[in-house]
Amino acid sequence: MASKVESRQAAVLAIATANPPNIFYQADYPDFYFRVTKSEHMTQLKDKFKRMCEKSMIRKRHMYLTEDVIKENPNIGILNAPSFNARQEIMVEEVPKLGKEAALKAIKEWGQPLSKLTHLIFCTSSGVNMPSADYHLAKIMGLPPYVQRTMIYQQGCFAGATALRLAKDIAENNGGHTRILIVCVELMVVCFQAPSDTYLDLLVGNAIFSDGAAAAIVGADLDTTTERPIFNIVSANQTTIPDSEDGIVGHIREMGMKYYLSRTVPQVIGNNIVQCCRDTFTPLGINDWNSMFYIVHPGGPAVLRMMEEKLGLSKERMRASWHVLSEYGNMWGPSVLFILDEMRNKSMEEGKSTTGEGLEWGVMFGFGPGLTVETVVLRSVAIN
Ligand code: WCA
Repeated sequence: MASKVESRQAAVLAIATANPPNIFYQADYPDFYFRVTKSEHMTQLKDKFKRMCEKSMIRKRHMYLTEDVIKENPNIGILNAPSFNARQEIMVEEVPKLGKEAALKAIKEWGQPLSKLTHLIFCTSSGVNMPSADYHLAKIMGLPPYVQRTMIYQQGCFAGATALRLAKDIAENNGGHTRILIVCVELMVVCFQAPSDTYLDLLVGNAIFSDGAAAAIVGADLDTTTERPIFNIVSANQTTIPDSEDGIVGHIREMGMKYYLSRTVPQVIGNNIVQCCRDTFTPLGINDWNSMFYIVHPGGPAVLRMMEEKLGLSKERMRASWHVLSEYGNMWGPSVLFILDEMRNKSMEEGKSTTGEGLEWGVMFGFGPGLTVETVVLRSVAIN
């Protein structure tokens, strides 16, 4: 009976990532940003932006948006200029394309034919369309028409964890053959804006946001002759922090995504995280927070520092989350899957005993508008 229950539990069977080829080094970004937005005269604001970039703990980011793209679509580089049509045209085309790149790599790792996929979950906050981005991805990948598609639009940064929660439910309740492809893509074409000295949220976003795509395959009842789990998905929960809806806000407007990031976001998350851990892990008999591995949405250095402080974590517990922040920036939804990939890769490279840095239990935290917290409990797998 126990092994039956174990085998019904969903697991992540493959993980992959992709980024646009254009790399922006953070040290050079203030010059690029103020030049392409013709804002060089705002010298004090540029100095402030430089300080934000220096403090961001980001080394490089990848973005589709280059100087050439802005020259072809000049309104994207002008503050508040109507530019949604131009942004949409890019995103409708490029979001499924980048998603396909990550998805094909995940399918290669899984090693099974496309015909064995039964479900697709696609998440993005970068543009909206009908038929939606999941349809376009299925079309360019040549997914079979019986694949059951679910589109998750406009959930912001917590969407990667939401997709895992949904995939777990689908895998465990639809028969052993169920295999779900998750694809999560973001392009900052949606929200890039010229700087403004009266709207500093834009400076924060332009200092930390970036593009990325991640894919994963999830299933239960594995065929152990051909499939191997990477992480077991033990449980998944979403919670909304009361009275915090003004913390992260994004409105679709003619200028693109008009967003607001309150200075209180890291503190509000910090004030709630210990209770969240207690609610989730006390029933499992876990109360030593340093005994677990962590996949934390890299909202910014202030968010990661707050996690370390409130949970009393040692530096190594948050290594994978800091690494993804440093090498890719805050890619919104895909970020947590990048961290999951980084964690199992590094664990293997360093000869750790499990995919979770040698530890058994772990947690993924997705944060975003609401404020919403997604909590996914993971159990690592032994590395032979
Ligand atoms: C500030 C601020 C501030 C510091 N405002 N000035 C949204 C919409 C969508 O549609 C979809 C998705 C999203 C959002 C998705 C998310 O992931 S939200 C994640 C939430 N992240 C944040 O809210 C950013 C958290 N902030 C930070 O990580 C850091 O504060 C920051 C990288 C911005 C700066 O680093 P620091 O805190 O270590 O350094 P400082 O010295 O405290 O701040 C540097 C400068 O930035 C200061 O200005 P100055 O002139 O004194 O040097 C700060 O006042 C300024 N600053 N936060 C406006 N929220």
